[in-house]
Amino acid sequence: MADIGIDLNRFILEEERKHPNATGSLTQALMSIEAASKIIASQVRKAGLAGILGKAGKTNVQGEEVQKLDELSNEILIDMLSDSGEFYALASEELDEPIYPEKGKNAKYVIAFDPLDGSSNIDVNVSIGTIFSIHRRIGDGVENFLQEGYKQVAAGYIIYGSSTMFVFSTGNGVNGFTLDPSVGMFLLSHPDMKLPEKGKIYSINEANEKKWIDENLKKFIDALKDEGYTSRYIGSMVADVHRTLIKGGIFGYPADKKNVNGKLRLLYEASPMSFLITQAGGKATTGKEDILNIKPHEIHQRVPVFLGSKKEIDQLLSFIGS
Ligand code: AHM
Ligand code: MG
Repeated sequence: MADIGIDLNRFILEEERKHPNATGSLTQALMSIEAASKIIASQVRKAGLAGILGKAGKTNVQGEEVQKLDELSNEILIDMLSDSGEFYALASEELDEPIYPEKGKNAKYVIAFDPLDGSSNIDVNVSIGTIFSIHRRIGDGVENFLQEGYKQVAAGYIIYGSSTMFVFSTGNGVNGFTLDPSVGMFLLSHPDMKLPEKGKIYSINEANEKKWIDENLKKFIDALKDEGYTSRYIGSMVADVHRTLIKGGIFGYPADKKNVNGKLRLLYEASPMSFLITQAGGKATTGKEDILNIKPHEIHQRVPVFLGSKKEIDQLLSFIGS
């Protein structure tokens, strides 16, 4: 296990050294995300001051209102990741279609990201985050993004919370780094993160209960209540998943009558978070299948999501699984 306090750049370089055939491309790719996330973090910290809060008066591809910090984060990521030359294509929650950067013509990787997830929480100073998912390039077009989640080369998130953290996996466990703002470095604070086998928290928007399509879901939540579970729901997936990764339990966004395929997006929300949770010893399911086994059919596809400790996911499947 790496030493607590090691800087993220050194950690990534040391991981690369373990693979004698590595070209350094993934290292550079991850470092470009890290650099972008530091700039986004500084903008998020200044948001209340800089007058960049509030809505931009536009809607994004999902028909939701886009807020200014979302746009800014999207631009920062597009500029810096394109400029790295390490990505053949970029897909973002904020873009209808992927971008193919000129500098990445010969690059090996593609990336899908949600530049600033939890946007309803920006105005109220609650944790928000960036989520990313990296796959190998397999072709020339959109097929690059339509690969199963288990094929991810790396996935992670940056949470802009009471501190900023960079949590990621390259398929070799999950490590969390905390930004030391005084030196501008992410330092290893949470090595080899593992979910407890069982938690004490369920995290779901219970206000939607009457709209849930599967009535057995309510029975499952009632069973957790009878077992003494408590409820936490922030409404920022990054924050709710971060807590689940540390404390265990279950996070879910099920299908309901309004969102018949669930609300969360497969490529840049469900799949990277499922990769991390699975790498940390937990499980991720739609209720019908393992999220990492889904072959996407479109970039902005939505899926029902349940992630968490083994005990809670197995119990959920005993109620709703088919
Ligand atoms: P966003 O990408 O527009 O921010 O929406 C995704 C967010 C997730 O962070 C969160 O889990 C979910 O929406 C909360 O939705 P709801 O407010 O319906 O509970
Ligand atoms: Mg989002």
